[in-house]
Amino acid sequence: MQLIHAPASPFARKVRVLASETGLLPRIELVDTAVLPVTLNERVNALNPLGKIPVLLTDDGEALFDSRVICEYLDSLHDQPRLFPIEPTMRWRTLRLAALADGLMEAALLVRYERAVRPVELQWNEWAEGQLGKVRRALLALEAHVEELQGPLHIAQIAVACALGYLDFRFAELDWRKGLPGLASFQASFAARASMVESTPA
Ligand code: 99T
Repeated sequence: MQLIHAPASPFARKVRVLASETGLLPRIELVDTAVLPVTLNERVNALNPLGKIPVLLTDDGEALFDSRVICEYLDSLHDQPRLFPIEPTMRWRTLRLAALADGLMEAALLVRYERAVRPVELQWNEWAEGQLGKVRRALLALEAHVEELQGPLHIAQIAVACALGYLDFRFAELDWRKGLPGLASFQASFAARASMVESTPA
């Protein structure tokens, strides 16, 4: 399999962490590819009309996206306990938490594009602040549900850890740990896992 990814992408990092945790990483060739909303990447566009990474090329020649679908696909390929829970109560709570983490990443990424890609004279601060409001509310909600991040490994733990890692990488000035001791403690221990250390964005 091939994973079209970029080291900075928290979405791709989720896939790498899940692959590492489930022993699938040796079966995946990492293909480093830069994408931005304003530069055409014909290879990525041909595989994913949305022009976004990650994309997984399976051994059957399928191009799978987005990160949620790729993670669930990889979770079907190993024999260890499922990282997408099957028991209904656990499943929907976990997927909701993972969606919250993904939404946090998406809002943060929009701010990143607004500030780093959009020409200065076109930047709209109120809009970026609106996105950062989503990030802050998501952080508060994660802190309130931090007990759901304990216990056996599941996809929401991975998604939350990658979202927080993205804030550390691109938004250090946010100081997200302030006032969020539960989340800070979760991240301190989760970020020490080999799967996280080997996928740290540089
Ligand atoms: O938006 C674009 O045109 C290109 N952006 C991407 O491909 C980003 C890279 S993260 N990926 C996504 O937005 C994927 C979102 C999708 N829902 C998923 O896979 O879950 C780049 C981060 C950075 O450089 O700071």
